[in-house]
Amino acid sequence: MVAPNVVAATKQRTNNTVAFEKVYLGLGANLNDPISQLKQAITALEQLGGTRAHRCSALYASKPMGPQDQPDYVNAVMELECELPPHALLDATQAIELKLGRVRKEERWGPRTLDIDIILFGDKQLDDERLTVPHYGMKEREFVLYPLLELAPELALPDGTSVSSLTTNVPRNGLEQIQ
Ligand code: PH2
Ligand code: MG
Ligand code: MG
Repeated sequence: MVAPNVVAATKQRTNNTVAFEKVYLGLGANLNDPISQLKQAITALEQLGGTRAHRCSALYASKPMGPQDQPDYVNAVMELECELPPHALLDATQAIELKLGRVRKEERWGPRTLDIDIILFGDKQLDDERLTVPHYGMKEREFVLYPLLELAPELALPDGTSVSSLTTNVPRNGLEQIQ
């Protein structure tokens, strides 16, 4: 007979190897050559251990949400499969932000070299001091919803709301595909 602790360890390992979750990340930048920032972020995310099957939306130009005295943004959404726990993915995305030169400032919604937000993490619903998933602002942001729908037109939120239904209340506000 196999000792119970051995069975538990084996199960854990099996779970770890199959537990890839589908994750959507929002990418945004409006300083220091934003297109290049996003492309470097995409490359870094494609090389991130514990993730696979990356797909990225087109890059979109968008009007700034928040203070208007800042440059337009470039935004995109990336889909990937992830076996890291959510907070480990957050650590990794913050490390990429810092490596690509982000300086954290006080101003809310102010300009930034690179922002990587976890939009959806499988069907998980999380809310703690570091991470809220689904992303708290996703339902109102054209620069998240339209790139997301480009990748996954049939996508639904954990509560069953279809993402396409959310665009009824969210006009494109000048959002345009640039490459
Ligand atoms: N991000 C912000 C503030 N405002 N506006 C646009 N268009 N796109 C963004 O990604 C964005 C923003 C802070 O995260
Ligand atoms: Mg953001
Ligand atoms: Mg952010």
